[in-house]
Amino acid sequence: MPKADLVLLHAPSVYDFRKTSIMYGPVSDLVPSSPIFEMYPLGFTTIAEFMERHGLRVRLVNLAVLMLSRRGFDVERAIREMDPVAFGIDLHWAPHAHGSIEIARLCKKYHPNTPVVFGGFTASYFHEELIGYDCVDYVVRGDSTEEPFTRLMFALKRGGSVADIPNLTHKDVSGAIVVNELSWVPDTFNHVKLDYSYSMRSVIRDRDMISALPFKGWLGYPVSASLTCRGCTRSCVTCGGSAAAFRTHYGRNRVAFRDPELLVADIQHISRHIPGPVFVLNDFRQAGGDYVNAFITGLKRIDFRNPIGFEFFTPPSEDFYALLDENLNDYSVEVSAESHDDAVRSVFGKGYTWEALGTSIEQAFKHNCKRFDLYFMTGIPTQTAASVLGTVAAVDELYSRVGDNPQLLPFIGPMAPFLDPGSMVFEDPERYGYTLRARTLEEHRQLLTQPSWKHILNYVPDAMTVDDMVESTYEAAVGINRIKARVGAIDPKTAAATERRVLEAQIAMARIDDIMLHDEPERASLLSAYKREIDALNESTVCEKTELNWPASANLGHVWNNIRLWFRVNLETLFPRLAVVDRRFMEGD
Ligand code: B12
Ligand code: SF4
Repeated sequence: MPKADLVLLHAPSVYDFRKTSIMYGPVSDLVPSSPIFEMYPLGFTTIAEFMERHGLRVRLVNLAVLMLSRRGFDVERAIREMDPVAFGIDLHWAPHAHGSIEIARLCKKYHPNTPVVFGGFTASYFHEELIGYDCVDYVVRGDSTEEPFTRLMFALKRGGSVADIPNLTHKDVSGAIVVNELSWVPDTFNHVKLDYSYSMRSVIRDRDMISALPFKGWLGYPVSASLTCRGCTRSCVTCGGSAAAFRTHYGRNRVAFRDPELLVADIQHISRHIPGPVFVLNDFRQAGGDYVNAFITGLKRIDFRNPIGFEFFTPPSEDFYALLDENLNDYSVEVSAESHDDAVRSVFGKGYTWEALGTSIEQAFKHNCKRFDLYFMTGIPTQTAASVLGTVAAVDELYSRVGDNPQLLPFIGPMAPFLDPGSMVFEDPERYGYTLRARTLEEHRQLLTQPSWKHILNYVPDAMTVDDMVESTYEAAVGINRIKARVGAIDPKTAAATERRVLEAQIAMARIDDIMLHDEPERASLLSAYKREIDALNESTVCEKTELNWPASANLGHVWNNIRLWFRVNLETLFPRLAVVDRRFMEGD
């Protein structure tokens, strides 16, 4: 296998989760990952593609997926056998605070002279604390690091200066922290490829499928994500990716949109090679009417037939659904209402009414929406346990409104494990009534190894206790599960299994509380003896994971296109001159 200049490593949330007994709870039930959070940031693929386009060789290794899928996978050995110019590790999501630093320590243990580079939202937020760890040499800050990271890689390869590389936090020869200006914040999102071409090429070139998988079950459910922008126009108070958080911590004053033609081209490329549904993240209506028309009619132009799902921040209008219906073959919608309670939703920062949402859902089905996923969250400012349970009754009424249509799929889960660093509530918890249990990166690292999700939470909500939050989340999940079974949105067997798991999870939480009353070392030994049962309860608690899945279909076109790609990549590997390289950063080679 050719030597890589950069190895990008994605760590599990907690290292080594295979040895610790932690009841993670339903923290990841509403995303495709397990509680190990094995999904790497999409940015790994854009960084890798950008660097390869400019003459560097990049290898992506999803250690979290490898550890999950191969029981005996030896992380230390895998790292010891790598020999790149630099390691890159993402600390995008705060729940990786533990695993990412431990993986960096292993990189340094076996390769003390190889630079370790960090990046992502959480790394950017905690950059000055993070660079203080011995195992971290550089942090590339911000939401668009392809260019500054590539400049850093060329400087590392050639031994050049890093003094004028934007967005970089580093240490000088005396060990003093140097913070370069956060000035690389592109106005558009057009400088990258988001069509999975890097991932497809690397799988063929490196003969290694598992290392590049975005999450454990991806081969059985090959969903792809498309991103319409970097940044957000809204300012939900608990969100670390809000307009306010971007402005304050990532240097972004306006949203960078991806040109709709490029977005259509990304989706066309994906659909030729990957049989699963495409999920378009970050409500594209933020970009305005012309953008919406160009994007949706563009999908019609390429005769896009795969199932496609859209995330919308507010309930769409009837005209909008009519546009989707006219141009698309199979579309689904996802809205996070957070609560049925208008007052709670308004404090959260989403200012529409439950009534307006109900009307929008009716209109969606009138215009042939295949499936409407509706998300609720617990732990929001002012939300009480009674309000959480009130969501169940509201969901029941909503179903009556749409004639018990099983294409409506509600889900509820906790805001966990953490309040987002950089969000308005994290910056000013007292104002929103929260009490923070952790502020620094190190405090978050420590929390992650606590024995259950109620101990791991980095906050105490204002209007209920943590115990109330845990209990009401589980109870509301059971309530919603029963309603979904009643209307036929899930089959009775799945519903019964979910209810049983929730009950077992409640018992396990109580047992862990009892164990916590013991002192060490007895506590550790009791927890360790309980590991097998805990692990069995760590996935699909509040709903069955497959309930999140949209339909997928492979056809002969996919097979043929992948065979063509296989030949092309192998030819380029044998004859590198065939690959197109932009030599902009390579001057001086
Ligand atoms: C899309 C999205 C998702 C997608 C992820 C798609 C993906 N694989 O990236 C899904 C829906 C799966 C998801 C899941 C989760 N998400 Co999310 N998500 C978002 C969202 C809406 C957009 C992110 C985005 O625009 N990314 C694009 C850019 C910014 O990132 P990027 O291209 O991937 O990476 C660039 C930089 O970050 C950096 N970078 C990243 N890694 C590295 C590594 C190195 C070495 C370097 C140098 C640079 C670098 O460079 C990249 C290229 O320029 C944001 C909200 C927002 N408006 O930002 C929340 C957000 C990022 N998610 C968040 C959270 C909490 C989660 C979950 C933990 C929620 C949960 N409990 O389940 C999970 C984690 C899943 C996992 N890892 O397994 C928080 C993070 C807060 C924090 N600081 O921790 C955010 C900010 C808001 C929110 N609450 O949803 N999410
Ligand atoms: S929760 Fe969604 S809509 Fe609200 S600020 Fe975050 S990314 Fe934007």
